[in-house]
Amino acid sequence: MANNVTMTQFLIEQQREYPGTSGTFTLLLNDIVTACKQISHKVNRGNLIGVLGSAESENVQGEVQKKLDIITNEIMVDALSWTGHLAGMVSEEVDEPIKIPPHYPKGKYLVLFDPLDGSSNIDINLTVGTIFSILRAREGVDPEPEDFLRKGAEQVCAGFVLYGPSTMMVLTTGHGVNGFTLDQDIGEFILTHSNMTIPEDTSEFAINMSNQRFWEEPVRHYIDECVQGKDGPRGKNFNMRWIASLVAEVYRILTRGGIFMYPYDTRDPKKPCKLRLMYEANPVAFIVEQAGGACTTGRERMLDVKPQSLHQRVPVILGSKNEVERIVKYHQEGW
Ligand code: FDP
Repeated sequence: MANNVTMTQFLIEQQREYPGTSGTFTLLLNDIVTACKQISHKVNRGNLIGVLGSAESENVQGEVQKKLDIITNEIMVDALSWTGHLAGMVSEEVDEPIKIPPHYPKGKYLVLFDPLDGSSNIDINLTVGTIFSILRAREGVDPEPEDFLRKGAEQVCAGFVLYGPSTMMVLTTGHGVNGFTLDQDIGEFILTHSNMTIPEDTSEFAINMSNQRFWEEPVRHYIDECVQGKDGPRGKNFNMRWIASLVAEVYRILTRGGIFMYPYDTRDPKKPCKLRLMYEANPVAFIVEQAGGACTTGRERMLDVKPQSLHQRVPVILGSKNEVERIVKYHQEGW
């Protein structure tokens, strides 16, 4: 490809266009990129380097950890601790906020991340990813848990990396959404997908149908209508996809539209939702909105949800705007 624009070049040019963005921020993104390249390498080598399979431990969510959940968490923490760009971190894999060691300087940003999303797919060689959200920190202090508990609308940047047939990074700093593909030969992310936009309409939905009997009525009603296809009230056929990997589903929706739902359900009263607000729902909501789509809990815009705890779970409905709005309407009408 002629005139390759690397991610660093793209970020510096964006910085010139929107002068509020600092050089530190570009450096922080480069730190994340470095970590994700290392993760990409490990995921790609798989069993050749013995990183697949379960570790004999559980994370804070009570989920059995894969070896790669632990390895990727360490890669992120090691790559981000020493740089002086961060005041603290939150990881899906760690209960409390991760402090910057006292011998390193503290920076003006906070990062929240899921180091390996969709990790139940890792052993079957399907796409997994890293998701991250960046917030501004209070300067000069060790952040308290409350410093992280901010609405998604306050994010300064959100992104995810897909480890699939290609390794890709999808990024927003609040000025649209851009996709970069890792050129393994030169080790650089190259801009390959400018201004990604989600079509407003779709006839493709993604939901784990095996949970159908546990859904609330608005979601059940919406899916009932879709599966009736041409003969039902929607008057068109719908297609279904379920990869069971949030990053892969969101990437598909950014590419060709669609709707994704992991709604509230009554399977386990202690875990009425599956996805986590701070490092899954919020970053993807920011990206999806910036690409012209919508993201909601069904009752509230995702980016307006006031977080109560670091590892809080939320219902997630996202994708093509007109379909998301239809489901919100079904919630309002009390279906
Ligand atoms: P995983 O547990 O494998 O990390 O983050 C949770 C998540 O994957 C999402 O990536 C994915 O969309 C969802 O869970 C899949 O859930 P089910 O196994 O219930 O289908």
